[in-house]
Amino acid sequence: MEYDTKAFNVKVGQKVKITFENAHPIPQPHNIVFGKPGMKDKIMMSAMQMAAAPDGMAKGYIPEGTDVLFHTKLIQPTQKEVLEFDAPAEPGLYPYLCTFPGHGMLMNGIMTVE
Ligand SMILES: [Cu+2]
Repeated sequence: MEYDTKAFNVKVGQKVKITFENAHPIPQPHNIVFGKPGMKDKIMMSAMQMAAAPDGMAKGYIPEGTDVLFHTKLIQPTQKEVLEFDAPAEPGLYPYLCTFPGHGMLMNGIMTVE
């Protein structure tokens, strides 16, 4: 359970297009959530708390607040979503992770904005 791409680089403000496809053999939904630098663990913990909330899954385990910059919805096996955004204007190391509870420990990576 991990992303094919564990790291990639983009230029500040660049248009980024990500095709996120759930090709995992186990029938389980996944997403991809980009956060502000240094916020991976906080986003992961917030998503973990949503697991106990009745509407956690309905919200796609996307924590509210400004730590999350861009995200897909939960993608079911064999499905995909194309996520497009402008890279942040601030250079830095932007973490991405799957916020389905328990996945972020393994399903994560770094987008370097330079
Ligand atoms: Cu996942």
